[in-house]
Amino acid sequence: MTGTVGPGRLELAEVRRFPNGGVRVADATGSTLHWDVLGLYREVLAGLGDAGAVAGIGIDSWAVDYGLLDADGRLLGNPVHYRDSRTDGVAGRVQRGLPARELFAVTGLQELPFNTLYQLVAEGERLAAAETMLLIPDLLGYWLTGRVGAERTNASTTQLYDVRARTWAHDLAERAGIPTRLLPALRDPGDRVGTLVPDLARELGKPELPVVAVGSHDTASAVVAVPAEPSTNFAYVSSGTWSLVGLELDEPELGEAALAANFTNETGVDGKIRFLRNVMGLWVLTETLRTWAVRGEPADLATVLAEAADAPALAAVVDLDAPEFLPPGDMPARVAAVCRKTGQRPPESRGALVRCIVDSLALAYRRAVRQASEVTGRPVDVVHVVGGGARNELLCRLTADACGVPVLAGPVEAAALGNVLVQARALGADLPDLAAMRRLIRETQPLRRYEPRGGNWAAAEERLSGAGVVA
Ligand code: LRH
Repeated sequence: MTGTVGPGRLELAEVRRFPNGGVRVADATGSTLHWDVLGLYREVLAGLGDAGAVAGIGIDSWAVDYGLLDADGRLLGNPVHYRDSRTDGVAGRVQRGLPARELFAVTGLQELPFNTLYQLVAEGERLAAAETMLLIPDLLGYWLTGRVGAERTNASTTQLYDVRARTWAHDLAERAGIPTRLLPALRDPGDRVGTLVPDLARELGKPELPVVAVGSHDTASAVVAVPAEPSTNFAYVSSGTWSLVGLELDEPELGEAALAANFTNETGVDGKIRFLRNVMGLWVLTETLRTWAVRGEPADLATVLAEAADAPALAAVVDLDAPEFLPPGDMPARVAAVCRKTGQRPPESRGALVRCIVDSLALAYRRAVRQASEVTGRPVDVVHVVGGGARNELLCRLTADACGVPVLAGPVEAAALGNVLVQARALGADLPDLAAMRRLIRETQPLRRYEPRGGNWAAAEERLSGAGVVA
């Protein structure tokens, strides 16, 4: 994406779009799900070529995953996808020496099986050959500039970052058996990463082009672009492959209730805290579409969403946060199995299945918004939905109904907008703080409002656990 920023002006243009996904390859463990990180980098270079004259480059991506470099700065193996099963059982093993309570007290992070800490432990002997760990945006930035570093918002998702001290948690790393040499110096959104290495600068004809650190965790950039009025009590849903549901805080919330509700305290741009929980998100829907396509019965997203809108409401609901929805696979079968387990009739048509997923997603948003509010004691008067999910009318409408407050949907390209705004500020634009950036979003981006209409959400919530089902 290229962005243009000026007084009263904020525009994005899509320059190049390419698919990204796991690549499963056989090995002695059976198989491993990797990312094609060199393919991604090739597309980044092609995109930079297509972009024409720009003032800077900022990179954001999904969190937690990384590449390992050897002492010569060469990539050691192909980065592994966080949905790979190599981390199965690792968290439990680590927590025998490092109790979950202690991990949370230092890092403020929610327990997810794929936190970088657990992935690094799963590397085992391979870590001996590694000199540096670079999270995906830092790895791409390293290839562009030759400079290593760890951008702070993404570092905060590793479970190796001390959220109060704002440093790497070296002590925790050592106790987990992770060499601290792997953790490079931290950098902040707005810092200059470097300029293009000479070969690239020549090839692309961009000699002094800076790479600027942004909120390199996509969710951090997306939250920058939440168009909240400064005076409102807002929750946000950054709705894409994952749905990240929560509040923006000034200080981490590290109490018992936050731990019990499995909320995270990720670091945001300008030192904010993203107090949120990962909800499984539109992943379950896209995997459903993929399953149908693989079977030779492809479905069009708009068509199945229209069928879902006409299907009966809350006929069946599932807990999308259940671990069985994390790995790639046959989601229709998994949804049906959970319905049976919880005493509900599995959806019988495509429209009903998609309705079940979207209802369940709205229900998960309701639960996370309520818990965030209860744990922090802060009311929520409006829910901002940003990211791809903001263009899903059914989801936004049901989210307003489930949460019982208005939903403001948009912008769709929140992460790209947050990325561009932070870069623009670093390069001299008059955007002193988050409030100024959000004002510019409100002034320039189309937003849509959904009023809550009610519904039997509390009763549906009880069906999630299958309480009262006789086996
Ligand atoms: C969303 C996201 C999320 C992480 C997950 C791995 O893209 O970055 O915030 O938890 O991917």
